[in-house]
Amino acid sequence: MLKSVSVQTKVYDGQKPGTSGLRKAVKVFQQEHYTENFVQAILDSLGNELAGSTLVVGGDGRYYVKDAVQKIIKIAAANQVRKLIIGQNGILSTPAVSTIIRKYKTLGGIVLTASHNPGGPDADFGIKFNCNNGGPAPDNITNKIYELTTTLKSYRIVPDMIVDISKIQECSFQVDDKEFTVNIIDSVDDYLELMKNIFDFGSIKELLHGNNEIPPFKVLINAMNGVTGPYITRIFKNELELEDSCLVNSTPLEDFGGLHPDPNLTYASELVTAIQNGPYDFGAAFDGDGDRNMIIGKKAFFVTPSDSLAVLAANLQLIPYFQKTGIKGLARSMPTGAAVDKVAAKKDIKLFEVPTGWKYFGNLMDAGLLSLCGEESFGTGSDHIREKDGIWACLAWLSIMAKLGKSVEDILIEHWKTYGRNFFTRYDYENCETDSSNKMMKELEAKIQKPGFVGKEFNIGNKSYIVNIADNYSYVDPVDKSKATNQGLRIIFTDGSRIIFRLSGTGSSGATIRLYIDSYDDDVSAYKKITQETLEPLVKFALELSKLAEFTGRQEPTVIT
Ligand code: VG1
Ligand code: CO
Repeated sequence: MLKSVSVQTKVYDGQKPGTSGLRKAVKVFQQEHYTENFVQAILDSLGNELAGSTLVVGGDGRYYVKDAVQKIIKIAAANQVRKLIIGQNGILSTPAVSTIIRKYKTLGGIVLTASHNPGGPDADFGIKFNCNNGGPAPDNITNKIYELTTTLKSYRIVPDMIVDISKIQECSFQVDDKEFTVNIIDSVDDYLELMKNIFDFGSIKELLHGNNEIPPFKVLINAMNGVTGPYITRIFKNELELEDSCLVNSTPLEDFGGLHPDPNLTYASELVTAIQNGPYDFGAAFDGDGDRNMIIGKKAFFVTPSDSLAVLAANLQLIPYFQKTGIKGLARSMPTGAAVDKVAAKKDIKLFEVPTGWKYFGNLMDAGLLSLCGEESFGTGSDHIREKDGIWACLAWLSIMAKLGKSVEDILIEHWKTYGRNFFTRYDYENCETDSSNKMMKELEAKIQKPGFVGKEFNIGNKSYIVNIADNYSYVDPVDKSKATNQGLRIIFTDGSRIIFRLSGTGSSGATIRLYIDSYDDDVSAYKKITQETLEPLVKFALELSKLAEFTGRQEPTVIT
C-alpha cells in the first residue's frame, strides 16, 4: 500500500491564471514546489466534490508535460481522486480533453499547454483547469484557484508512485486504504469517434479523392510539430486516405522544432509558401494544443478567422451535426470582426458578443443558446465540445466545400457579395514594457471617456467618422449574470467601424498590446479591395490617438494578422 505525505511549501506570487490558464516560462514551473502548489490549489478549489472524482489529464507534448503529468498523478492520488484518465505519453489536444471530460462525465480536466507560445526548456509551459462541462474554468473558479495559491502552506503527495504513461493500460493502487486508478488511453480514439458523428466522412473523402466528374481536391495540412500530429494522421491518413505528403510537421516535438506554433500568416509562413507555389486547393495549420486553425485557399488565398466564422455560420446546415441539432445561436468575441453579425441578422439567428477567451462561450452553450462561435485569434468551434477546435474547423470547411463544389476564394467572394465585407486586421506589439503599456492604456481610457469624445467627428483618410461609443468593455453573462470588466478599450463609430485596444492575457513576460480594427463595407466592389490598404487610415488614427509609439518605443508591430 502507498502512503501520502504532506509537504511544507512556500507561497509563490503571481499564480493568477490569465485569458487561458497559468502561463509562465518552463524555468518558473521548474522551481521547487511551484507546479505542485498550483495543482494542489486546483484540486482544493473543487472542495467536497474532489474525493472519489475522476479527472482527465493531458497536454500538447511540449517540454515539461511528462514531468507535470507525473506530479499530477502523485498529487491527485494523495488528494483522494479516485481515477485519472491520461492520454498516452501525456498527449491530448485541448479539444480532445474537452471531448473526454464530456464523454466520461468527469469532474473536469487539467490541460498542460501554453497553446501557441513556443516550447522547450527555455520557452513556455502552462496549466489550465477545465470544468465538468469540458470548458475552461470561468473567472470565479480561476479567481478561487488564485486565492488558494496565496495562502497555501502545504500540499499532499504520494512520493513513491510512478506510472508508465507510454503504455496504454489501466493500473490500480491502494493509497491510504483507498483505491486509486490510472487509465492511460489512446490520445485520438474518443476525438475521432466524435468527429465521425459530426461530419460525413464519406463526402469529404469523395471531395479529396475526386470521382469521374471532379478532380481530386489537393490539401496540405501542417500540424506545426504540435499536438495535432497524431490526430491528423489518424483522421486524414488512416480514415480519409490521404498520402503522407499531404501532412507536414505531424510528429509532436517538445520544442515544436523551434517553431512558434501559432497558425497565422507570420508564424505559419511555411504552409503559406508551400500553398502559394504548389498545386494545392486548400491548406490548414493548427497551433500547439490544437484548438486554433488557419484556413487558406488556392495560391494561399487567406481566410480571416472572422470571415471563416461567418462563412461557416452561413453554411452550417450543410453539416450533418447541425441538421440534427438546428442552429441555436451564433457568437463571437468582442474584438472579432463583425462579419458573423450580418449572417445572424439575415438568417434571424440570435447573436452574442462576449469578452476575449473561450471560457465566456461555455455558459451560453450549456444553456442551449449557442451552436457556433469564434474568435479573431484563429479560434472556431461549436457546441460539440466546450473548447475551440482546430481540426473540427478544417473538417467543417471541407464538408462545406464538398457540398458547394466551389473554391475557397469563390465561396468568400460570393459571401461578401451577399452580406457585404468586414475588413479586419490585428496588430500585435509583443513583449513591450509592462509599465509603459499600462500607462498608455490608462491615458487612452481617460481620453476616450472625456465628455465630448462621444459625438466627436474625425476626418480619417477620405472619410469622416463620428464616435458613437467609447468605453472600457464590460460584459454581463446572460445566463448566470456574472460580470467581467476591463475587457478592452473600444471606439465604435456611427458606421459600425471599430478600433479596439487590449492587453493580452496569455503572455508569460512583459506586455503584449493588441490593436484590432474592424470596418464594414457593403459596396459591391468591396471584394476587390486589399485589407491593409483599406484599413490603413484607421490604423494610423488609432496609433496617433493612443500615442503607442511614444509609450512603447515601437514603430512597427511584431505580427500583423
Ligand atoms: C489570446 C487570444 C484569445 C484566445 C487566447 C487563448 O488571448 O487573443 O482570443 O482565446 O489567446 O487561445 P490574449 O489574452 O493573449 O489576447 V489559445 O489557443 O492560447 O488557448
Ligand atoms: Co491554443
